[in-house]
Amino acid sequence: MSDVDAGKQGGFLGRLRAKLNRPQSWLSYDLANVFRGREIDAEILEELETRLLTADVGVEATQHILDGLKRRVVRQELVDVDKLLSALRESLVEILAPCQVPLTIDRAHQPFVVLVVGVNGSGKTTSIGKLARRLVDANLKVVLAAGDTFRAAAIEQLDVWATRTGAEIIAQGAGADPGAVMFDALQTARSRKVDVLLADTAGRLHSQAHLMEELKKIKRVLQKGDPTAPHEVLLVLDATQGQNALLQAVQFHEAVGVTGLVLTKLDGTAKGGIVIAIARRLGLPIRYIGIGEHADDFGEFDARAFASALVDGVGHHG
Ligand SMILES: Nc1nc2c(ncn2[C@@H]2O[C@H](COP(=O)(O)OP(=O)(O)OP(=O)(O)O)[C@@H](O)[C@H]2O)c(=O)[nH]1
Ligand SMILES: [Mg+2]
Repeated sequence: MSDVDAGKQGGFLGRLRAKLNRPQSWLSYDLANVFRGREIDAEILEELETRLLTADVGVEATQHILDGLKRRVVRQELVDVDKLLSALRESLVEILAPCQVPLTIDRAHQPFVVLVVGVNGSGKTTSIGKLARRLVDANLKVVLAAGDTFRAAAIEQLDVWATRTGAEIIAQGAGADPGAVMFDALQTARSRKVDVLLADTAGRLHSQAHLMEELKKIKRVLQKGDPTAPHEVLLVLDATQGQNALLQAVQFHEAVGVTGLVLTKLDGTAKGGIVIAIARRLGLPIRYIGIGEHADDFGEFDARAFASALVDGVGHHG
């Protein structure tokens, strides 16, 4: 990591701490004060269980975490609340770490094709803009493909991000066939020696069978242009949707084979625990997280930083 990147990353982590579960960590809030000086007992563990469930960590992951903590309480390894919170942090890191797999752009593919999918309003187009900014900053030549042809506004929104980031955009009119747009985009990107093609798609629900078929068709069309494409199927999930986001992940994965996740809107939600439920259930790479609407409210997923931001909130810097 260059010094510049390290500086940016530090800034991002600072904002992650500040924005996640504002103003206090929902997991540890006042726990130390309320239970100060007490040995870890059933009442404290029950309070922690309630908080994990409230934060949408989910029943399965919560049980797993508590079972581990209880075993350590029995062995008298967790004598006070601070030790309990450290153990909780470690337990979260253990669940999240396998999902800390950054997206690497394989330069053998020209272009490297990223197909971006998800339900309506999850943050697909915004995440494409933010990702374009990162890639352009890394000196890659980026093209945005306007595969959401349902609304003229969708194409305009992508165009704004193209202008803002210095990426190119390839679009046809509203109502065009998204498959045709993708095919054209891939051919054009190849002829212009573009490094990365970011393909936007319209939001859709798993229950809308014809729209899921359309997504599969977009994939097939890309494969006609390049049998190895898409090189990444990025599912964008709105973290404020809690358990619903988990359900979407399962369903999109079944339908189109997701290879990476973006979790958005982690600012302003008390449901950040859904990230743990998703990690435990699916184990898919979490490529990026979004913590706001601006281009730099976006960063690579870091398991330890995330666990620490969840458990400790803003106050703690250990
Ligand atoms: N607070 C916050 N808002 C976000 C984040 N990511 C996206 N948004 C906002 O969420 C709204 C929807 O984002 P879009 O990028 O348009 O979502 P989309 O998935 O492309 O939506 P459709 O194309 O309609 O399916 C916009 O107002 C974004 O600014 C985030 O990480 N945090
Ligand atoms: Mg969109």
